[in-house]
Amino acid sequence: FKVSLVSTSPIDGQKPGTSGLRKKVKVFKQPNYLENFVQATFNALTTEKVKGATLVVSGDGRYYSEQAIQIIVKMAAANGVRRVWVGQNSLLSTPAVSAIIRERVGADGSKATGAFILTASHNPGGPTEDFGIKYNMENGGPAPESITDKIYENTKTIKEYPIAEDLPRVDISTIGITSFEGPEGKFDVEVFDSADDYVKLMKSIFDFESIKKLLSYPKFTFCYDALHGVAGAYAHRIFVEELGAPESSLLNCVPKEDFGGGHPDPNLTYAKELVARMGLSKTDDAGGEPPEFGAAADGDADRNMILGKRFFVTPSDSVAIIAANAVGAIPYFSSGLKGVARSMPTSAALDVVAKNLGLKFFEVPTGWKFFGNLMDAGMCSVCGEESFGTGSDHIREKDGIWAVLAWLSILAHKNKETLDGNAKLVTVEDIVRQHWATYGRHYYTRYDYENVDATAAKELMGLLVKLQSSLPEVNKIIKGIHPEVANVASADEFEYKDPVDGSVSKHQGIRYLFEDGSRLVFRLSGTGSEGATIRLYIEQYEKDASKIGRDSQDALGPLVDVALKLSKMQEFTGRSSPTVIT
Ligand code: VG1
Ligand code: CO
Repeated sequence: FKVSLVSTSPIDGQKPGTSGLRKKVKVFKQPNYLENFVQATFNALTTEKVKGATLVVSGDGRYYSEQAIQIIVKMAAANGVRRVWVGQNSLLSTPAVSAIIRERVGADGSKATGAFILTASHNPGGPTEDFGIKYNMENGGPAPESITDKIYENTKTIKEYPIAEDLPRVDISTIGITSFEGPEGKFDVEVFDSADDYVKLMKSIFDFESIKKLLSYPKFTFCYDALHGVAGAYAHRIFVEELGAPESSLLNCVPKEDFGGGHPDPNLTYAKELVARMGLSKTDDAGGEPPEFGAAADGDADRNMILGKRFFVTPSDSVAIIAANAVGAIPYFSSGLKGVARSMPTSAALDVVAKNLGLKFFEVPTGWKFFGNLMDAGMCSVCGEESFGTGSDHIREKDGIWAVLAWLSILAHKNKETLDGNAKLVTVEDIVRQHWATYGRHYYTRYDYENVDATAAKELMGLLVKLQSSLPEVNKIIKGIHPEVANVASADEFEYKDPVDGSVSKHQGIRYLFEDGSRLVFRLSGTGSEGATIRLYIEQYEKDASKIGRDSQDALGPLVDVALKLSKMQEFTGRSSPTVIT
């Protein structure tokens, strides 16, 4: 192939958000849009990460992935990349990409040093929906802010990019290596099975035999919903072929480029079919006895929702419960946990576990990139976010299927006697209630106001920052609304200093911390593609065992009320209720 230089000019708005660049497909299809971002990324990397390097390029298979891969392959060839690794049909989950960077060794001993992941995660896909791209580093984790800032700067000054225009279209549906000859030598594209490496890694972490035994126990019934995301490419292999679950336990497990028209976000609002099947829907009844265990994933399979029969496990509780039980239940952790971490808006359930078990604990800003440094430094084993993200240091991304396997391992462990004899089944709900009884319960909810006017959202945040300088006044307002709500003890904008490299991230969300341990957090989302999304996180701690069984929306009612009035939510946004409550 030949290399030609194409002249281009900067395009506005290519700043990577919480997890890469996410925009409507029609934005990505504009001339040079994808090309500029890809070249800006190449230019932000050191030479050895480009010239002669091996890169992974794949994603959740959403609409426009195939075209994007062909463009990135041509640009990689022109930039002197030695080989590109592609999951069959462009499919690799975000956690699988992380695993492949860290673990996969090519036939000639080659190792990947980075990846372009093509996904907009939980955002809908299709011609009128979202596409996205992000770059992951040599450790398998998302590029840190120092790199994403550089990428953004480069997008503002880019003048040209090289491309191998005459490189033939690569068939990404067939496994195998295609070799090309360019001005700087050989260039290979290798297409490989999407699941092999990931399945191998999971088998090295968990005791598949004990999970298999649990799944074959007649009273333990199971259901997994991939919401037509890429998790489907793994679910059949792992749950059916390896662990023996029946085919009928898989819902929406065929990956589709538009996710079947749905919103591939595993929560009680969007995972409708699963929610009905688990007996949790207020309107639909799937009929029959719900399964004992249910789980769902998002488009790129890094998120998870865990459900019991007619029971929802909050993600903040989930990570705390995994941390509390990991050592006995999961072989990977048999020598103990190095530490645990959560994102700032995630509830303090994990903090209580860390304290009781004497574990190192960290609170980082929203977004998985902040966990990576801790893990690379051997300071953290298990971490999670309230946004249905849970994971460990086996890779550097959150991992939806890992979380399901972790829960199944805990269930298998707690049911050892049940599986061997005839003790009563310990259910998901039993495990969670037992956890609350031991550690107390963190009532928790999140209100999302999606696609609101960006200026209004900024003004709302501005007001909340301003109020922080006059707490006596804030407390007067609160007492006027709900006298029973505790006083605000302190308030700030969350700032994080990375304990490993000392880098500082500012403006990571507005916090109001109450005297009784309750918290209100306000943030603007960094993953939307239109307008602004305001996230409001509400949390209240209850140690009293007689009060831990309430409905969470009831328990949090007064605090929610205070949050909405304090922030003048309706005045600023014109919305009388949130788009989604989780
Ligand atoms: C959201 C979540 C955050 C998560 C991020 C990426 O970000 O709140 O916890 O890490 O999505 O997840 P934001 O900035 O919109 O609040 V994923 O599955 O979209 O890669
Ligand atoms: Co995701």
